[in-house]
Amino acid sequence: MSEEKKGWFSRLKKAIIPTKEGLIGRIASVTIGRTKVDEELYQEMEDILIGADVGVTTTLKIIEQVREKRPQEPTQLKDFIVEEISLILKHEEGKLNMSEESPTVIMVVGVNGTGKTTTIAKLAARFKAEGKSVLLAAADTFRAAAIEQLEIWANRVNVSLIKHQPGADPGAVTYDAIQSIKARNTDVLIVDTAGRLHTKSNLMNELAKVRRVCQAQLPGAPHEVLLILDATCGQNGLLQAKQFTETVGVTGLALTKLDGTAKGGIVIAISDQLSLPVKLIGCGETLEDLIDFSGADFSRALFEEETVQV
Ligand SMILES: Nc1nc2c(ncn2[C@@H]2O[C@H](COP(=O)(O)OP(=O)(O)O)[C@@H](O)[C@H]2O)c(=O)[nH]1
Ligand SMILES: [Mg+2]
Repeated sequence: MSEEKKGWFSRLKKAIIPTKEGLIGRIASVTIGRTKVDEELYQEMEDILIGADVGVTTTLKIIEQVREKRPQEPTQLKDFIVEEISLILKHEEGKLNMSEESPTVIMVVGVNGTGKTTTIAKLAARFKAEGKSVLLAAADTFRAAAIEQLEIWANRVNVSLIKHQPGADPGAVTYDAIQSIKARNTDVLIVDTAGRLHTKSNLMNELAKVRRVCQAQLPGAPHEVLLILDATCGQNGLLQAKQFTETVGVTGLALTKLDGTAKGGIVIAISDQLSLPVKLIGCGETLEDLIDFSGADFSRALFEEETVQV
């Protein structure tokens, strides 16, 4: 494992300690002292999975698969559950769509407070460290504070920013930003967007327009429409994903605040229920706290024995 990978793997492991205790720790602990696999034990397992935000649908699916294997011993039941979860996570692999020949445009969408602006700052810092030129577009024009916040991050990370006045048309901000990256051959444009307007349909129309402006001004853009979901919001995230996907064609998910929840089981629910790939994980408030998502690594971090506290 490279030093860099070791670094973020330990970051991931640290972020999911509460989830690991709430999920794997509890699954292990209910099997202690039990001698047989009965309905009561199945029920307890279900409750633990649902309690960790794996979601009812995915939980029932996991338990059904496990039942078919007819575990005889409680520890075997535990192992089968771990196996099923690993299977669900295995195929998820996070990689942002980057354009080879033209500037890459990443449009970031999501409900207010989920972590859009913070994730944009983290991404900008990462691209910058890779030697890429970055432009941020403040297309969340709904609140003056949103523009200011993005500007603070742009200064801190030392990347350029395009902004208009508060209340300006987000489509116009996006238009200017695309003209700028084409003129300067900037490597990456990241577009911040609003998360709440007076009505939901208003917001969705606005986002659809931002997307159309990208498409019209640069063939292939936006290369990524990244939906930010707050891991502490649980199953609500699944609904948000469906809604945003219908209107703005989400291409990937970033799950933030994994460090602030014991309910990281939401990753399992998302991997199982949505056909959208989880690409990034936010695990803290600093610029370094952004990890490329890999289901295989996630399940390894979750199931590696040494830090499970029973
Ligand atoms: N602990 C933690 N906090 C985060 C993470 N990502 C964002 N936040 C915090 O969540 C709050 C809202 O973030 P912000 O980027 O402003 O959300 P936005 O409204 O979607 O743009 C801020 O206080 C961030 O510091 C994360 O991965 N972990
Ligand atoms: Mg914001």
